[in-house]
Amino acid sequence: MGRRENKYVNFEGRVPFDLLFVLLRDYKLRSYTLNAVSYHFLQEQKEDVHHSIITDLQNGDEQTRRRLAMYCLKDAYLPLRLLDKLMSIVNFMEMARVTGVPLESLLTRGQQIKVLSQLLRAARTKNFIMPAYQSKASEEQYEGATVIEPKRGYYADPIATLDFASLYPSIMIAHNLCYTTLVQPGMKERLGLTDEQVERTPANNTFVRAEVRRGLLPEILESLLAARKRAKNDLKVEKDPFRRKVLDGRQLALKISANSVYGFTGAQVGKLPCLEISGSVTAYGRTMIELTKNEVEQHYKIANGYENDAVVIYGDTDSVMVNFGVKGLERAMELGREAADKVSAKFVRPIKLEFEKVYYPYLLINKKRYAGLYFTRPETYDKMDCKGIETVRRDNSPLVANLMNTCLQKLLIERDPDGAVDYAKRVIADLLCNRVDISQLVITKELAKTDYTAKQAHVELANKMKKRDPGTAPKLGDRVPYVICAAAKNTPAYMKAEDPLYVLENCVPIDANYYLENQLSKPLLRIFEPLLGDRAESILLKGEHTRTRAVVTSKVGGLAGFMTKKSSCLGCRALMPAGYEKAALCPHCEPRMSELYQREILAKRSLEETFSSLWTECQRCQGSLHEEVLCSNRDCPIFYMRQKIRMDLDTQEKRVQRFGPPDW
Ligand code: TTP
Ligand code: MN
Ligand code: MN
Repeated sequence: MGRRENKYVNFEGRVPFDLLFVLLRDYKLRSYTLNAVSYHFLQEQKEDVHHSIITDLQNGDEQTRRRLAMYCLKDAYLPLRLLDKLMSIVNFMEMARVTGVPLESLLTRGQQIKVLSQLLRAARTKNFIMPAYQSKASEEQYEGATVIEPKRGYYADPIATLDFASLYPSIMIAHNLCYTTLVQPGMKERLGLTDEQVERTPANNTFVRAEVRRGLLPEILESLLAARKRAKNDLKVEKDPFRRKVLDGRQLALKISANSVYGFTGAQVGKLPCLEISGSVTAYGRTMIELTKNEVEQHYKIANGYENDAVVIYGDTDSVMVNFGVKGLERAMELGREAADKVSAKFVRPIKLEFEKVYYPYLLINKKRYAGLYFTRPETYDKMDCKGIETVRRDNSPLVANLMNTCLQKLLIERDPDGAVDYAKRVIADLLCNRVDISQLVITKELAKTDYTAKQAHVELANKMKKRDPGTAPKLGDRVPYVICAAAKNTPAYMKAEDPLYVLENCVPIDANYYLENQLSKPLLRIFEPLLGDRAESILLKGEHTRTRAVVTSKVGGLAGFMTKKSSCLGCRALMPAGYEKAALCPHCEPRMSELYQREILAKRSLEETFSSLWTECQRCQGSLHEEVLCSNRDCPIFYMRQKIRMDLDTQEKRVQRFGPPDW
């Protein structure tokens, strides 16, 4: 399955249903460990007990064995809870029934088998036999869908979106497109078909009309669309937000299955390609989007008594984004509904243009890249909708996703472009001054295979870690977490990756520039360019806020050798004069001994408090306030915070000790 290798085990009399496959298929997550997934969906975690301590727990006493048993139980219990919460069994069972594909094949096979299975089922009822086709790569091409050139910008006014309902399936139904209805050259004459009995598509192919013979594909599609409609109706009455998401996933899965019927006919290396069908579908689609755009722009004009001349600012495949030039959300929705009905009337059943939503405001960056506040009712927005923007890409650090998210929130929800710019500048300044928490900087990549020709950061790091400790180093298939560290000039990036834990323990300095230039700058400029134009780069990446930078010091690596260990006064930080190297304070600060000692003690106490609150949080998470925290879950930000604070405490303890034992 892609780069993943699976082993199949036959269970006689059982149907295996692997939740991991469900998650990999249907959910885009940063991590797929049971821990991370449980936290994401159930807000519950198991402790990650590192395998290296399992033996000790087992060999310990009844208490440690009890703990081990608890983890094992939780390992079994969490997947069951997840199956239930995600409604996986119910939804996959429905898919199995609708498509005739066995439950486990739904998890191990692709979309093609669903179409094939339905095709065979429909063919059988009509006494058709499906031709055996030897698939081969082919040069033959057909034209795809239209993307209307975007009029880029930040739109503060409402933008109405109209989109065809199940466009490709409806085209195939409306025009009776199928293998069994295709009229090949010469066939029309041979069969004595009249002009009224056939239809010529915009791609210049001919099909018989449904009155002559109804196609199998339209029949299959109607049943899939009916199932989607049922799912959409269930969605309409559901109130619980999480169940709504699941039901939406269900209707989406049925939608994709319906769209795969078109994909099946266009897949050259497939079971039964027929480019006359797929090419006709896209050709109809292109004429329809063109007609829709013209119709809207021709009708909604000042000349026809409307507030403004409507402009289609963007559109993709089967949708148009219309700027009616009105201020009110409600009015934009009204015009959108009216326009959708008006255009729908021009087409054959079941083709239907729908008013889908209003974006208000709308940030149009480029083709397939935009963000907007998504309204289906005038009262409140449904969500913030982002397409093609780095908010969830797992290869990026959380810093990027969080910064992008907050900036978009400020732009779209708070409608505060200045606030968004200020926020971005502040985060950049924090990054350059080393004030960003390390958990924000962790990048993860899957270790897929080790024979990459080009050197890659996570692969190099995995090798380095194997040399340090083969037992804990990442293995094939693991996601490798790393941060990019500062190094001598011209060191290639793949050499600069380091294990976050190692970085914490050894105070390795972070390469802030890398994060600014290779992670933050591109996505940031992209969202701010529609607002700031050419000035975006100089405002965001070159301003006053980038002048102050953290001094890079390290205990390890190339820079460590240059550091000499000279002690300085804990009061004024001045270098200690001869004879005072071991003392806490220089002669000048000595009179303030009591005050300065108090200060160090207070700092220590505050670190201890932070540590204990993190510790309690972890104990709560493991479900026991009486036991030691063993968790080593690398997906959890608290894990890194705990390590960091432990080190800070260590340093602080040493400072306190320099005052010597109390002399009272
Ligand atoms: P969409 O408008 O996303 O899908 P839709 O029109 O089928 O369904 P909806 O009612 O939700 O609007 O995409 C338009 C067409 O693009 C779709 O009819 C077929 C094609 N398409 C695919 O071929 N595969 C896909 O995965 C998607 C999403 C679309
Ligand atoms: Mn559509
Ligand atoms: Mn669409």
